[in-house]
Amino acid sequence: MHFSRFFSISALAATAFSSAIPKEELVGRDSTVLETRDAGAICPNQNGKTYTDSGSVQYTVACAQSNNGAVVGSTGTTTNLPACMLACDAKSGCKGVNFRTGVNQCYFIGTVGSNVGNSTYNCAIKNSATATSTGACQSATAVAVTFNELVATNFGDSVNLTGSISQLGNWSPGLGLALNANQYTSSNPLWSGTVTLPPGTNVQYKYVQVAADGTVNWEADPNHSFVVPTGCATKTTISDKWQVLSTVTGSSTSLSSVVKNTITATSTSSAKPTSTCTNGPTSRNCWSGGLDISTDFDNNWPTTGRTVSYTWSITNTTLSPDGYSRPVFAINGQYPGPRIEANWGDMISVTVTNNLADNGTAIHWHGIRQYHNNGQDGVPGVTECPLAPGQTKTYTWRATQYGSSWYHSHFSCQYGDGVLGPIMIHGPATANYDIELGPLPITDWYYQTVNYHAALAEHQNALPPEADNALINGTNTSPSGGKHYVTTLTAGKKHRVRLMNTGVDNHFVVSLDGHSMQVIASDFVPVKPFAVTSLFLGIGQRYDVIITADQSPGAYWFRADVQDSAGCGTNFNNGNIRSIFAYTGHTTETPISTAQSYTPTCGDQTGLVPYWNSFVPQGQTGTFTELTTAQLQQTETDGSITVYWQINGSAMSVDWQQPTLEYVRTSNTNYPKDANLIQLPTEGRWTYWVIQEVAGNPYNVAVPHPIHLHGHDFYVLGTGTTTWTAADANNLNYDNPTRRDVAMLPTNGWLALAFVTDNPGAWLMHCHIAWHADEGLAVQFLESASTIGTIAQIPSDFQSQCSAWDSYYNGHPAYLQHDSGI
Ligand SMILES: [Cu+2]
Repeated sequence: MHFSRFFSISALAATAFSSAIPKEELVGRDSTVLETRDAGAICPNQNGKTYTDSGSVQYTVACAQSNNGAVVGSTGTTTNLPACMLACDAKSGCKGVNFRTGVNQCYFIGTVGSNVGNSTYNCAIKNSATATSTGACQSATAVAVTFNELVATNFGDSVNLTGSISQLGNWSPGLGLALNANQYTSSNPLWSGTVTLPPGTNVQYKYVQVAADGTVNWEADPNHSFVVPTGCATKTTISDKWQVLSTVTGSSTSLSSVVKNTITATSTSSAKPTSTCTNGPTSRNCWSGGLDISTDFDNNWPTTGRTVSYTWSITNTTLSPDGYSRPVFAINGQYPGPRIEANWGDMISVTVTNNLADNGTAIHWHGIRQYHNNGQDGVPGVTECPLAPGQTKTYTWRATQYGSSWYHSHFSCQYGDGVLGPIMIHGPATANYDIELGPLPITDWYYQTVNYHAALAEHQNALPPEADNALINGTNTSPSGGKHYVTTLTAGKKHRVRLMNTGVDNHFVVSLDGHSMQVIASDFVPVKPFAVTSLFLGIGQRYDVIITADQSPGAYWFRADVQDSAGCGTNFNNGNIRSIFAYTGHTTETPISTAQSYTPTCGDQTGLVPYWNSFVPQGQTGTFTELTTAQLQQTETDGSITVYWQINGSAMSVDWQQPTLEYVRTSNTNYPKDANLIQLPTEGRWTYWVIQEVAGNPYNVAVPHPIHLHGHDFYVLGTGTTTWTAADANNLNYDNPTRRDVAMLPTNGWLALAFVTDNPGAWLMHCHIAWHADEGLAVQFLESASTIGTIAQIPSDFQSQCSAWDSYYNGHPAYLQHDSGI
């Protein structure tokens, strides 16, 4: 009895992705992944659901534990499951299969209804409505052709496939198939993409390298050619190496000068171009390996097998980013520090040597989830001892999310002196764009060192220090000179820009004269695209935007206005914090453009709807834990004052020599009060928080605070500008609320947040105004302390790093901790 063609097949296969949460995939026999769920969740939830795979084969999930008990044996590996299912085809009386997760055993189902189960089996049964008995295999109607191309590329480049048929774009590099960097390593730079073609199609094709600026390089002649096989095969693979132009002595040949003529397709096919999903300028929602913008990145991410490595040296140097020279703590001599650039799922490895003369350091990867990897979060006194001068350590983490962020020192307010830089993780996006322009970090800038200003902020009964200037991508003009950073736009093209506020105290509204911006991500969270003409950027926040060059070609001001009139930062150079966006051919012009109008604000951008739909379980009134924050100005016995920002009456101060993970490591639970530690012992629980600003002592210092959480995104259920009452819990948004990792606490108001305990570790939540973090506005959540040693292992260099720090700090350090330490 054969059902070869219509036999509906499924299997539960261990996921190919690296998530530590076991996943199951319901896989069609053509390898189409039809359903991905947490282990055990396909049954019973999907019971009775009927699927049709890309070969039009139907099958139905049946969760009845029915089986005739005939174990046909182990399939060995999950990739053999289709073979196991085929065995059912050949087995008389077999009406379906059970597959037992974990042991890879396949059971034939004879009579539905007889329960053999001593375990939970999931099974698929042939859909009788479509099952037909046939003899030998029938010819495939579509063949999935996978093109593998070996070619070394630069970051930001992509590789397209184009060719002689409509499915391959009829020689148009823009319409061709976009390939993914698949298993990309320097020794094996494999680009890959799949397109479905009718059997017998005769194809000529070439690969095209697309540079970050949109220019294209064609592969040299001759064309490749290929005939899609006929018969039963439903997929095939082609492997090519990039054809290099032969060198002509005495002249160089421009790759981009090769122009292809349109060649009439030799296929009579009218099939759709592709049913695969690969990332490209017109398919930014796609990624690779079955993952795309719809993927639940809390649980799924690629395992690329690739590690992106950096080696940094932090030194004392002098730089003049706006023309004014000042001491800077620079990474590899640069400000901003080197960009971290990787693909979704890559491992990132950064080896840091602290060559600073008199300062410890610790690098935090802002917004990075550090899933089961708390020890790499880089918070001194919490997840590590600071890295002493002369010491080297390597941070290692996986990019489980994609988008834009930054890294910075978390050693007191040190990042204000230069220890920071951008992070960009390539992945799918919620809208298409042509050109990647990369990060555009924006920060306030001070001519004295940040420690000088921190001391003023901490001991002066006055307004916080006023910034001298602000920098856009590390530069701006000032009375001392400097220059405007210039971004080049290509007329008619869509450009992705990654905006981020890497500041110390100033909050900005950014805008580009004459142009709107399409927002596609807030922090590391893709959002449903929407257009704005200005954006509020709180400290630590990021927005990925797409700017279409649709205005008359010229030069336009990009403005970052400090929101002093709204009460969140002051800057001597406000009004002149600008860079230039210039169309090609206009990059030397000084803009004369007019600013966008907007209402000054210190409040978050609204309308941020996560693309990946989330539903937060509704907390009942009373389940919110209130964290009140207020300023305390304490008069010391010598008459000096110390300013604290407290949470529930306590300003955080960590002990650099005794980080929280050292307590965990030694099972010491005697946490000091000013560790501001909140125990969350149980995993998998939703937790609900209201942060409330209340009057200070002796003054009511009412300012907004950008609240940042480590190790998680939080969900912003609501904000208010008065005092939280229980009734406010009834007016919160639990249905796909804004999700991000920095949100503004309104002046004198409240911020209602939720997050789920799904990441054991010690995670900071703090105000990202550096002065306020210095002065104690922070708590740390100690999540699932009992599993930290196993699930989130303490790094092997943890103790040696502490020993080195102890001997440094117990010697004669130039500076002692004078603040919270974070
Ligand atoms: Cu604050």
